[in-house]
Amino acid sequence: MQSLTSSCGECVSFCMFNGFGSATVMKIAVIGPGALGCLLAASLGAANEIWLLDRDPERARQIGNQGIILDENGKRLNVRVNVSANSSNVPEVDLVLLCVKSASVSSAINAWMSVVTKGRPLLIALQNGIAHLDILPVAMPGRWALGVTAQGATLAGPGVVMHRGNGPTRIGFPSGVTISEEERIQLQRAAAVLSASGIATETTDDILVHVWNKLLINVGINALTAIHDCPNGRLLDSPGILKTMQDAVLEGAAVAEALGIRIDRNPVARTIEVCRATAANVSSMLQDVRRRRKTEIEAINGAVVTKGVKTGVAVPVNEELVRKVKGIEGGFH
Ligand code: KPL
Repeated sequence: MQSLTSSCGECVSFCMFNGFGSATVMKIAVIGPGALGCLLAASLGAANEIWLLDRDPERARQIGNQGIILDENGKRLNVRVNVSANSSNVPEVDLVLLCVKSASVSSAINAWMSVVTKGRPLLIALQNGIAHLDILPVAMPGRWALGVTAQGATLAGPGVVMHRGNGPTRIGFPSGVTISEEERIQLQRAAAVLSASGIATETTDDILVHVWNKLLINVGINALTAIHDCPNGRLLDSPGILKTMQDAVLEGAAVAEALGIRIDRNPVARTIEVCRATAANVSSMLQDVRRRRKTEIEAINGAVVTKGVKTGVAVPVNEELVRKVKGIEGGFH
């Protein structure tokens, strides 16, 4: 168990219940020290043994020395967790939370292969978009589940995370695979330990629906904020941008329908609602652009284009958004 210390140095210790009637300490590997990885590692670290895995040895050393600094609306907590760049240091774990970007899913699983297989822990993949749905069956030898979260977090520096939104997290196995009783219990334990750590999580039999609902929100918001260099809420100020948002989301909804996925009945209204609720947010894609890093355009609007081509659904607005964001990325070199 790690110690959780407030910025004034006062030490707080927690005993968390796992939802099954007893307090347990889980060994949890969190792969990827981005905003979500640091938020989950810090939240879970108060009552569990956490291994934050980072392939960059220098950054791993820095986060290991300073701890994770979690800013909860101005209140700063410093959470010490184990940080490692080397899989041979990591013990057998009960749960793996895969928090890398979707373009790194395959290489991260390869790099941490012994961690994700030793003792057959449940791996939960928490990526934006849908590109990882096609990558995981090839890259991951054991059972995996998917997670969708509405937690809002921004990375302010290595291991420094600003927690700015607290929405539900859902985890579940994709439909069409046979799940053993033991795997079902592993999933329930994961939901219980996350919830006990302040990340309200429920299990679902419909995880693909949640993945697509979230995808459509990102389809409508992320690329447009990157193109117009504005926080989410500003997209609603321009009728022209609003129309593009609506058309992009409706194209994605038509693709979902062609694939037989029962998404929300009014995805455009939902996207506008999220835009309002996160008005001051700088979207993850705009954060990437501002840091001159490759964005997740391929996993979001690009994936809608790929599936549109496969299903014969026209997706010209998403094609245009992909072209524009790739144009921005092209200027990084
Ligand atoms: O998920 C998001 C993101 O930025 O990736 C939204 C919902 C758009 C919030 O910023």
